[in-house]
Amino acid sequence: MTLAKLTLSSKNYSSWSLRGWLLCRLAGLQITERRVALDDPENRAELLLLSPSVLVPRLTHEGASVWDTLAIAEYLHELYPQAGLYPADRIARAHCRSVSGEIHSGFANLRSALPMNLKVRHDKFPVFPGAKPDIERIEAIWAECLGNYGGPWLFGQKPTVADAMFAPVAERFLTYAVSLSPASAAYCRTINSWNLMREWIDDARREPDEVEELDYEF
Ligand SMILES: N[C@@H](CCC(=O)N[C@@H](CS)C(=O)NCC(=O)O)C(=O)O
Repeated sequence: MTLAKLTLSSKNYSSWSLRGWLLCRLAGLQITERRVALDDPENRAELLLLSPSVLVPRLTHEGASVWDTLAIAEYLHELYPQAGLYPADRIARAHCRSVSGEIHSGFANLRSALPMNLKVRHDKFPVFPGAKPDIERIEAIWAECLGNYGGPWLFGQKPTVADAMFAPVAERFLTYAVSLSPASAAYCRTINSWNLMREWIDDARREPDEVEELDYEF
């Protein structure tokens, strides 16, 4: 497969970078990674030229520049339909697109209350009450998917776009020891032991320092 470049930021804090990276790896796309510090003005200026949103992840591949994780998912699915990024069944595929869209566009309270931080574990973290409806909705999505398709992934036997999109959420639940149903807790363990997730977490652990001002932005 052709080499592509994925621009991303911190592996410890950037949930969107994680999603984009998982999608590329699920598709079997060989990538070189370019990590940028988003608070560096030179990086921002360069990113602006390539990705008008100045956001990461951004994929460049054979003349195409794709930013936004769902656009990356659709681009990869179009290129590599055999990779099974979405379920083969039309109705399951519609469901997969819907829950992926829902996590992509919502859950602002959860994001700000429980920022992704793969290096730490908090046993008694006070969860902001405003995030509770988000947590309940996520558990309902997971229960429906795991019940309908039999697990251990959201759409059955193989990870799909939906698992890439929800992986940072599962990691947040583990980081902050959020109390969950047994089925949700088992799904978090599935994500955490995913070989791709282990590879990403190993890289995150090797990142040199904690970046305080990012703690509440991701
Ligand atoms: N909806 C976008 C969100 C991307 C996003 O918010 N990325 C963050 C990094 S996790 C970013 O680039 N922020 C720019 C900044 O912090 O300056 C996507 O799906 O890719």
